Amino acid sequence: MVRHPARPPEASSATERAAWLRAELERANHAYYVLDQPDLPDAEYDKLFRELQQIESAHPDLITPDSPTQRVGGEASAGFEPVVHDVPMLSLNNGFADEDIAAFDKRVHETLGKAEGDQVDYACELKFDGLAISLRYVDGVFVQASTRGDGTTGENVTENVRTIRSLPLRLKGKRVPKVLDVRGEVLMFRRDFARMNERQREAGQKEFANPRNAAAGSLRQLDSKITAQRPLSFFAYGIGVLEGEPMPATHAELLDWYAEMGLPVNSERAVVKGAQGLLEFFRAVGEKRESLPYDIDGVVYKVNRRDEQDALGFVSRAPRFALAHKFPAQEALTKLLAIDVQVGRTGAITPVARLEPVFVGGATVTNATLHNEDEVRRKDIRIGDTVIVRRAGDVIPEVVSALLERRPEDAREFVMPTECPVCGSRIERLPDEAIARCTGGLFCPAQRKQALWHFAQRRALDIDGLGEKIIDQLVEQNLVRTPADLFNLGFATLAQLDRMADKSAQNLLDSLEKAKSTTLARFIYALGIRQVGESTAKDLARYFGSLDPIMDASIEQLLEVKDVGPIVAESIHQFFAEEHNRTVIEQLRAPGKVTWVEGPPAPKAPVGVLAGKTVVLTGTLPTLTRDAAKEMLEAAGAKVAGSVSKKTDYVVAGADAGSKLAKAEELGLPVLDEEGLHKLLEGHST
Ligand code: 1X8
Repeated sequence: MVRHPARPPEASSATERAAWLRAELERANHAYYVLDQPDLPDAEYDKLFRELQQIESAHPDLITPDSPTQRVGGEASAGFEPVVHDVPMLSLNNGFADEDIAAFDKRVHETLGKAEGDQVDYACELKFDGLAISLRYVDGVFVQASTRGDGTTGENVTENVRTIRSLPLRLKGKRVPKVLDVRGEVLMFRRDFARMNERQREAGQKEFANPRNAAAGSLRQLDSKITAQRPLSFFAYGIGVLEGEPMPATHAELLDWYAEMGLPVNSERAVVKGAQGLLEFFRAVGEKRESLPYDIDGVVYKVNRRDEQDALGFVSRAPRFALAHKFPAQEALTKLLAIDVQVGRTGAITPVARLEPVFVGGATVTNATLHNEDEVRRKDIRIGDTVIVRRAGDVIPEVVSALLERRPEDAREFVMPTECPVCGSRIERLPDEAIARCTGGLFCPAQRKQALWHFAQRRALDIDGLGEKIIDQLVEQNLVRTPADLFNLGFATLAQLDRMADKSAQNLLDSLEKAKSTTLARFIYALGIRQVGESTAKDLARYFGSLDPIMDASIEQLLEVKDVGPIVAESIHQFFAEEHNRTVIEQLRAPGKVTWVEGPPAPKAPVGVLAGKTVVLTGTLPTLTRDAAKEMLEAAGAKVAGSVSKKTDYVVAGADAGSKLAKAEELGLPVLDEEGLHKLLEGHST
């Protein structure tokens, strides 16, 4: 690692500050481009980069030839041949706020000398969070692919890119140019990423942190046979060299032409007018963002007409005719002030980071989860560290990592408390569990409050008006100890609570009355049994039909239920073995309290040629997807399990089958390929 001062000399001289910034930016560059292990959020990198640019423009004598401002990107890693781009691969200027966009449109409009009412046409596209790449086609044949590198020189990744299925190796149509450089992005769809990580995990190999890193790691594989197994995708959005065909008059026409030649072009694109049109496109994409099957970090605007693009030209490293409108940063740096622990509904103790407030992903974050004790150790996060915080979509903010080079000398390690901070009960961590738990059960007010909150949830008993603030008071004033106590509350008790008007008290009583009539599935879910979510609750209700047989079911009987494995079965069994849980249930279903309609149990024995058989799927089958194979097996009456055990009847293994196959062989179980699976489904046993 590059040596540099451990802490940023904030208040030092411009010379020292510039030197520190250069070292820090270079180090981050190397981690990002060469190691594929980014350790500085983009927003922080941009901030430091801009600061260095400012210092250098105020003191031009401080500019050094090796300053990161004098070049863009990283360096070629050993193992790939360098490729000099005939037309440089530029970067984009960024905008964040609406004003940045208005300023961009104003500058373009002015520079083009347009009349007042004559708005500029812009081509709008998505900004993919992948890796930029240049593809060369000669006489329509794919001959070379290179990474962006520093924009001038990239790396030859032809053999790896050749494995990308969606990429045409020969262009089609009547208008195929003599030479063409297609610019675009290599990325991995979220679903492909999840599947690939699952396979990596099964094979005991390294998992990737996000789709971008997975795409980067796959593209830089020295063995293209490995790349071929990685589900990479590509979208075309730009052009370098073009010979033998005229340049299309607009960007939109260029993309249409690409699509005509068989190149993948993303369909989320539009041509709009003026700043207003740009902002509307941005909002519309923002609303779709979470539902897109791949990650994007913003949108890109380009002046649509080619002659206007040419008139605008370039500034140092970026075109003046384009702008990236980025979503608010999803990662930011801040200081970790303290680590507290929080008690969950089932007593799980979660370490929570208390942070110096930081604006990230569109909101101010002061707390972030650290998941569990082992995670804190694994990530080596200490109190006093500068940490990267991530907040994506609606998920709880999390601490990603600590910047070791900024660790102060007095940074302290986290120590898991031995007693619950809420009720003082012992904290226990079982030998093979990652989670430590408060042993106070419903004696612990923290657990009691959350159990009540869960009970009242819309998908549980749906008690409208029983919010967090009310629950807090009910528990703190010892008015409610278990969910059953809720149904004994009277008007006077409710009306004396803080922030509770007579009207709200009556509404809550009405909600409680309404909640008494429910379904078995909701009731089971509402009990808050560990491992039992809404869908397992439904399966249990369907299978058993009524509550008593569930309460008395053996582990073996519970295992008969669809999707119930050993861990879930054990948890259900344990829950009903607790005397106080049975007491609460009796109170809840006492006359005049909660009721539901009980039904007949589902037919016990599944029908089909594989009735009663347990099958495990592993690896990738040549033609069937995992879901398809699972569906076929279940239709034949088989249970598809997630792990191999003595109880497994068959293992169906495809390519890259890992530890499950090894285990099957160790246990001497029958292992089938896809053909064997079809035979089995036809009723031939092996
Ligand atoms: C980078 C990207 C561009 C586009 C989409 N995603 C990117 N990451 C696009 O034009 N739709 S353009 C670009 C660049 O010029 N550096």
